[in-house]
Amino acid sequence: MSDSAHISKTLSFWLRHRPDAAGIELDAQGWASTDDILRALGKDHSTFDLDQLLDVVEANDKRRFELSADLDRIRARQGHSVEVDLELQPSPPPAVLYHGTPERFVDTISAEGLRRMARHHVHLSSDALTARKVGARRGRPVVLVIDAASMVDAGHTFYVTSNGVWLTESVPPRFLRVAS
Ligand code: HQG
Repeated sequence: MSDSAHISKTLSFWLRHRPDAAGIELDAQGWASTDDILRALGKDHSTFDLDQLLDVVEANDKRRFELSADLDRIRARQGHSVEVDLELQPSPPPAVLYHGTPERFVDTISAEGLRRMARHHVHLSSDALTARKVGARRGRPVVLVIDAASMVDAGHTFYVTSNGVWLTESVPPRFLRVAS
């Protein structure tokens, strides 16, 4: 793994799940002080400065992190397990969304629907290829097709993050099917 990818993983871990592991605090909206992050990264990467951090944020394939305009603060755009309020606004989703999962979860998901598990929301993609890659992280991927239009009609709320991930509380089984 490249240095940048390694640092991204560390940042994800701290900013989404375990700020205490870096000795930092997140505010209610999930922001950490950039200085605190640089100090924490400096422990393993003896000199780590703001330019290097900007490179890591820019290089991140899924634009997982965002910096405040004054660069004083940094946060993960989504994927938290710690309680944060990302101030997401409800948004009308495309008619169809996709979710990728390993084959071994499909029977349970077909029976009980998609649950958010350890995260705040179920994560959905607007394209099947992205969903396939998400599912492939853990095994042979299966893509589920989500009838988002019918979910909206039934009163479900959707949010979209600034890097294009669609979020919702849960997907009951009647709104999903395995892609053919
Ligand atoms: C599955 C990564 C059994 C679900 C990715 C998934 C994504 C169920 C796993 C983002 C279930 C949870 C999110 C049920 C859901 N029974 N299994 N009822 N309901 N599942 O990691 O969607 O790299 O929390 O299918 O690329 O895999 O972190 O969610 O397999 O965008 O930026 O339970 O995380 O992005 O796993 O991934 P996760 P996910 P980052």
